[in-house]
Order: sequence, then structure tokens, then C-alpha cells
Amino acid sequence: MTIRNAEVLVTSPGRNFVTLRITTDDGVVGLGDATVNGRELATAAYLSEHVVPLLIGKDEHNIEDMWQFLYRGAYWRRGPITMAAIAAVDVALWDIKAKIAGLPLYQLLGGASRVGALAYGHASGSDNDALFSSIRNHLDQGFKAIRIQTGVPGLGQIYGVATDQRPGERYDYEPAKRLPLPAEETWDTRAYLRHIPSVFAAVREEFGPELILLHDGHHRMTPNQAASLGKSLEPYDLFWLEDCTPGENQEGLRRVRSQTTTPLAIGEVFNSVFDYQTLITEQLIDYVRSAVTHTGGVTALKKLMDFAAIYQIKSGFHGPTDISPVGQAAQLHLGMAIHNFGIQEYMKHSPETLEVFQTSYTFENGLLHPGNNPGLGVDYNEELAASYGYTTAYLPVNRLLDGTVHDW
Ligand code: KDG
Ligand code: MG
Repeated sequence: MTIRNAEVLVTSPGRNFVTLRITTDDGVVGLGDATVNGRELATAAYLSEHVVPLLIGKDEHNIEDMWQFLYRGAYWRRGPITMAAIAAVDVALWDIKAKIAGLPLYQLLGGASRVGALAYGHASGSDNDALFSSIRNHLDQGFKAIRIQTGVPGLGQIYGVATDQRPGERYDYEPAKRLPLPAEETWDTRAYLRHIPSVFAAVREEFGPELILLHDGHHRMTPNQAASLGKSLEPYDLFWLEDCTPGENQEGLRRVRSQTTTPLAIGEVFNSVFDYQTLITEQLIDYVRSAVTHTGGVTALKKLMDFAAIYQIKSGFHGPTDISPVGQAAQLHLGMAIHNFGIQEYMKHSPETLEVFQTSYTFENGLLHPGNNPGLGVDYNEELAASYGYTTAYLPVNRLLDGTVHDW
């Protein structure tokens, strides 16, 4: 009935991950993900220096109390590092509770509300031919929903477009480069806005009206530019336009919302319900993009989604490869249980990652299922993990043609 040990494990099987492993005095083990892409050692230190000493000897069953203790007790609230650390504790304790109950976590969250979680993959290409081949690759894998990113004529490598995908190859684009300094990319919003509608027109022409299509604007537009893009994409029936403008200024979304019916998704860089308050109560968005890992865990994201449900806003949890298989499993369990599930991002992890983190989740006919193993359904291979040491990695930086640093 108490926590005996908590360890912070950093590994880098292709990319960096931070995992918290909690062990009870009965020997039950729970895992939590605390990975913050490009800033991994900050969460590792926050956990090992400031949180782990608070856990030892506490009752592992009191998850809500532990959440409040770590959130309110620190005095310094919110922020990506704090909330990822709290998430890791929260998810590890849910893993333990579900293992003790002998049930997959989604059963403790209310049971299954669906047979599986609709998942979207990432297709990309520097031009339409490369993009079409990437889309076909995803259709062959069973995806029913696909995010589309392309190169922009006149610009070089940009976020979200894989450089070296060959036909039949798995897509595993990872924006964080394992380099001592960030890569720098060049951006021109006007060139992007001129190009993107023609790409969606070509994709609809080639693949027809049924395929579910999504697009990520990655915070690069002003509200006015985002409104214009949303309007020009309306004929192509997007499932969503993501991060069309930076969301810190929640009021900015009013301008976009009033001008377009293209559905809007936002929030992968948010870390608390307060980041969504105006967006949700004024129904300025359609999908919540938070990840369990970056929003304080299952406890906090379940509450956020219940709040969103009142306003008919659904989930679209962030699931790129920097969410570890532990974080992805946690949000799959949550997505199985909540009524207002929308879609789950699914960027497959590398084979090396999936050897370190052995998962029970499956992908079939476009749907993910978390599996029915007790707990999260993820095991950590410590010996193998130890052979992949931490490597410095940075997300890229975006600059305009005149050199000004821009959002990305
Ligand atoms: O860590 C940053 C990436 O996870 C992010 O850039 C990926 O935008 C992203 C997405 O929608 O998956
Ligand atoms: Mg995104």
C-alpha cells in the first residue's frame, strides 16, 4: 500500500525518452512518460531532484490527492516541464491501480465507448507525386484518416515533410534532430498560402471525397491568414486544420472562427485546462490536441475532456513519436473510455523504440486498440534501454526569408 521506489529512466532508441518507473512495496510496477521533446533533461531533473523524494512511502492509490499535492504544493504552477513531471507520476499510478485491479486501464475510466480509436497517420512529400505515394503507402497500412503536409515551391526542408521516404517505407519523420545545435528552416507564409489549396484540390481529385484529410499549420499564420486558409480549404472538406495560429492569445481564434467553417484543432503545446478556457467556452475550436504526457496525465486530461464535452468539442490527442509508447498507451485508454473521443494521431515508433517499450496496443482497419493486459499494457526493457544513451537533440528553428525568427 505504499510507494517503495521511483526511478527516472532516460533512453534514446532512435530518439530521447524520459520514463518514470514507480514500484510499490508489493512489487507492482507502474510507468509514466515525461518526455518533452528537445528539453528532456529538464523533466528528468525536475522529477529526480524535486518529485521522487515526495513519492516514497505515500499510498499509491491516492491519485487525485497526489496530483493536487504536486500541482498546488509546488506553488509554481503549470508549464510544460512541471506538467509533464506530474503527468508521469499520475500515469504511473493509474498503471499500478489498474494492474492491482487486474484490468486494462480503460475499464477503470468507464469502460469501452467504442470498438477502437480512429487513428490518423502522417503523409508527406516534397511535391504532389511524392505525397501521393506516401498517401498510398498509408492506405496500404489500413489508415482511413491521413494528415497531409507538402513542400512549398521556393522553400527548402520544412517541418512535417519527410526527406527520404521511399515507396513502401514506413513514415517516421522526426523533427528533433540529434545535433548539438538546432537545424534552421526557412519560411514564407505567402508562398505557403498560395500553394496549399492546390495540393488539397489535387489530393481530392486523385483519392476522392471519402478519405479523411487533416492538415497542420504549425502556428505559422496570423489569425487573418488562418481565416483566409480555412476559407480556401472549405471545398476540400478537412477533418481539421490544426494550429492555424499561435494559441497563447486565445481571442485570436475568434477571428478565424468567424470567417470559416473548416474545423479547428489546437493545443499540442498547451499544458492545462486554463489554456483552453476561452477556446472551449466560446466554442472557438472543435478538437483538443493535448497529450496525456504534456497536460498533467490522465486525471487532468479526463477533466479537460469532460469540460470540452459540454461544448461538443472532441479529442484529437497529440501522438507523434516524441510521445513515448507509455504516453501513447495512456491516451489510448482514455480515448477508448470518453464519450467525446474524436481521433487519435498515430505516428508509429521506430522498431528500436518498440523493442525498449513493448506494447500491447494494436492497429487494425484504421483503428487503434490499447489491448486488454492489466494496466497500460507497456513493459520497459531496462537492459536494452541502458544501451541507448541520451543524445543531445533540438527541434528546428524557423526563420523568414530576411532572417527573422518565426513561429514553427
Ligand atoms: O515535439 C514537437 C512535435 O511533436 C510536433 O511538432 C509534432 O506538430 C506535431 C504534430 O502535430 O504531431
Ligand atoms: Mg501539430
